[in-house]
Amino acid sequence: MPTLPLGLVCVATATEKVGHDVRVVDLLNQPDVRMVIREALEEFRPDVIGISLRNIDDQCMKNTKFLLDQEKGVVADCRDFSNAQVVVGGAGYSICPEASLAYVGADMGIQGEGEKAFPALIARIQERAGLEGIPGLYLPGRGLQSPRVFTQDLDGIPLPDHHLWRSCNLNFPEFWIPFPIKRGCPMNCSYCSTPAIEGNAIRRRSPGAIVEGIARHVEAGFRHFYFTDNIFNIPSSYAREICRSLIAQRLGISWMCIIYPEQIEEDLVKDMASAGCSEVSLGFESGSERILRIMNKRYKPDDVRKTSQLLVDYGIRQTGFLLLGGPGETRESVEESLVFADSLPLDTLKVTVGVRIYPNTALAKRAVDEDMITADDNLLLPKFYLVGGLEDWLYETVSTWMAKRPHWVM
Ligand code: B12
Repeated sequence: MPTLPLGLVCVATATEKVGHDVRVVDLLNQPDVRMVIREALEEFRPDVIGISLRNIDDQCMKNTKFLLDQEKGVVADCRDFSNAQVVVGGAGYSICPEASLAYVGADMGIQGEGEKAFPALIARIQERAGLEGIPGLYLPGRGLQSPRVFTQDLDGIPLPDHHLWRSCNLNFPEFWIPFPIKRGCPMNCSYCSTPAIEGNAIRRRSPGAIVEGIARHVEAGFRHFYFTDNIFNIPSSYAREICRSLIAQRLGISWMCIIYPEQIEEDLVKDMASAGCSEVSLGFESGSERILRIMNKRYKPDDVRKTSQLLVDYGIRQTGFLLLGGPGETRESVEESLVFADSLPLDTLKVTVGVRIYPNTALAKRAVDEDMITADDNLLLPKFYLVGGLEDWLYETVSTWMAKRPHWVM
């Protein structure tokens, strides 16, 4: 799925709302990035440039694509055509804030959500005042300047403004507009980077505000949405409220989301379908109860099976995910997962081999204990956990299974 720069548009919307002139430049799929940057900077002449570092890498163990060299190039291009301060932020940035700031050579970085911090920073730059107290601000070589703040009242920060999507590369036939609902994930999966990006306490917007934001997009002609929450269905009472508000408004939209296969009741799946949910990502990751426990998952294979069947019953398409080769994995548990995935009514299955190690996770600690990485590795350059001796066998085995299953991808 081609992605739009949602985080950047959220920050741009908030910056525009406090009265600044803003220009969004989407560098994805641009044949000549330097030229696009040059034209934008010479025409707009910004005082501050914000760059979203969404991805550090593609998270694939084989032929890993490390993406920060492109982003370093973008910072250098900005410096060639402008004297503005260059500030970086974004999901990828927030995972390794100090190391990625040093790597790309920007003037500053903001870890975590930027809707309040970025306009606050601009105000200080404008007033030529000190930078103390800006939440989540990093300076090169000087580290974190002030603790980050997780906004509790999400309704107090604006939803992305649809007019800014017009400056993005929307020339795909059926575009799924990314749309955020809540923030934070309390699940604490052993390998996940989300706590570093949005914290582990759930923060919600009111369903009314969500539906209003979507309705504004619908008026502007958008009909397909990707709800970007890590987990749409938790808490399920809130997910149902969102669905019921969407049903009541009859917006005629279709949407996708990511779900966690724990205690999904039939009523929720039914409401999701009635509200326009056409497809979900079902990230069950393993079919082995033992491996699920090691990953700190709260569900069992039976919960996954029940969820998968409910989705079929209500006509919602599903993409399953397997994450193989992590701690405790054996040939037997891999085979158990493949047999399990094969027995589910999935439309697509995505198989990942090797687990990207992110800082401050249980997986990183284990990798240090097992001498896979050193304790001082900042993990900006991608490192993967893969149980010793499994690698060749895993790729071969998954490839063999895939050969007869065209709906599986690795
Ligand atoms: C939804 C999602 C997807 C969806 C995207 C759907 C869509 N249409 O957008 C799908 C499933 C398609 C997807 C694909 C991929 N994803 Co993804 N995705 C996410 C997820 C769960 C949410 C991202 C999101 O939109 N959040 C909502 C927005 C509002 O938040 P935000 O982007 O973080 O922006 C906020 C702040 O970061 C900050 N900010 C952002 N930009 C800026 C700029 C400045 C200047 C400032 C100050 C602040 C700032 O303020 C924003 C507003 O609060 C994140 C995990 C996470 N919790 O973040 C992973 C995540 C971003 N994805 C990740 C990856 C790796 C990928 C893929 C490469 C996977 C793959 N191998 O295919 C692809 C790449 C796609 C692409 N072309 O970029 C990784 C990136 C880490 C890394 N190693 O680089 C993440 C972090 C998940 C993880 N495993 O850790 N993804």
